Amino acid sequence: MDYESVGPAALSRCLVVYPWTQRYFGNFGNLYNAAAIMGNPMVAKHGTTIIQGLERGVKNMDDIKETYAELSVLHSEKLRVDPDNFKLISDCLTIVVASQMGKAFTGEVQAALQKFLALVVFSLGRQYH
Ligand code: ZNH
Repeated sequence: MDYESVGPAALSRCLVVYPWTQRYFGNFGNLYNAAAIMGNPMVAKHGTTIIQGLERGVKNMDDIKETYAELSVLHSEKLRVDPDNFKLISDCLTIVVASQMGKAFTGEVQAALQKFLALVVFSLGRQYH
């Protein structure tokens, strides 16, 4: 799997499929159409940031909630990202991983991935009130 490309591909897909998510990236320049989004270097860079954020979760599997406490506060209080969007990006991540893995993306792999992502989505949403 082309691990490096998963974050950028998932974030671009999220911005294309759910265009209202673009509102948080007003400083990212041209998001005019799918081609512009896919080729936008700031989108790619932020996709990598998201993957690095997920890596921290993988490395702290026994304490995911605590790992994301600070990021949850940031997304809630400073960035004001609607927490519904965490589910949207996690669906895009699943689809990108599935398309890259092809037949190797078995039900067991999907189950493990979605269990992990659901925990991340839950943890990122925890500091919202
Ligand atoms: Zn986010 C940022 C992670 C989702 C929006 N993020 C961020 C960061 C990180 C993250 C790590 C960085 C921080 C600092 O700097 O400190 N995210 C993440 C994750 C996830 C996410 C892990 C899931 C999975 N986000 C998201 C979504 C959205 C967002 C869905 C929307 C739609 N973020 C955001 C923003 C920001 C961030 C806007 C800021 C950016 C800039 O650069 O400015």
